[in-house]
Amino acid sequence: MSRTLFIADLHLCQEEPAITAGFLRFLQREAHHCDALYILGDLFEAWIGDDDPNPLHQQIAAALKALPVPVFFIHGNRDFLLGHAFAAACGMTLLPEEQIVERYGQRVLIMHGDTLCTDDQGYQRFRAKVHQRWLQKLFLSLPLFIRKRVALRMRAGSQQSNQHKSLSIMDVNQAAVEAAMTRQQVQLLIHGHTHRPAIHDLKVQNRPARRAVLGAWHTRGSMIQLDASGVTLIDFDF
Ligand code: LP5
Ligand code: MN
Repeated sequence: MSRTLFIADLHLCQEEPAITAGFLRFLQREAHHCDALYILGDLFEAWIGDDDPNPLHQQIAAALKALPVPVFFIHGNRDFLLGHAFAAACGMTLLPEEQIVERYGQRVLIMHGDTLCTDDQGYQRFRAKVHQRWLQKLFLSLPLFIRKRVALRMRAGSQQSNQHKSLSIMDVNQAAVEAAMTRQQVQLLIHGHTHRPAIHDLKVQNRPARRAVLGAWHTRGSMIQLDASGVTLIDFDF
């Protein structure tokens, strides 16, 4: 089937078995019938190291490894520590935070989307800090139980911080969107992170362009299908 699928923001965790079951069904029903699957970040609720013996991770790795199609992964703001070891266990290819995909005559820019939220200066400062390699190495050298506590504190801090932010601050900045699409010379962008599924029409370099946003998986699945006709945003029962 000449189509490529994109998903993001499943936030898989042991506390949400229904979403895990939905993802495994998606792999069987949809991902088996496409040319490639791109996972655009926040596949997991939080990632504290490839050495985490969480059985959910092994289950997901086995299911992805068994997929007879190429799988690509871009890090999200929850699973940016997902490493080469786990990616190999999944048979996934790790991609940089911005990637061009050229398929079916379409040139598409893909990313998680958090880097487009430039109005959220608190987050961009936080992101710069936790993306420092030395800090990540220090964190990954800590015992697992300490890493779990730090992650819980970060999650709690984030949830508390988000309560005092306006919704607009936590969405993409239009100028940042246009700058990224101009820099990459694309008229099509696919991203996640904002949990605001939609396909937006805009102008980039005075030409029609589209920004396709994936939905988070809570009670239904969300995927974007790319084919020769362009992009389609699909939500579905999982
Ligand atoms: O994630 P979400 O949806 O709540 O909000 C995001 C932004 N928040 C984050 C933080 C993550 O949730 C934390 C995940 C932890 C993952 C594993 C630990 C890895 C540790 C690595 C160490 C090197 O991404 C949120 C945005 C929102 O999206 C919308 O875009 O607004 O950004 C923030 O909330 C940033 C805040 O402004 C500041 C973050 C507070 C963190 C508290 C620090 C406590 C540290 C404790 C250390 C002992
Ligand atoms: Mn995210």
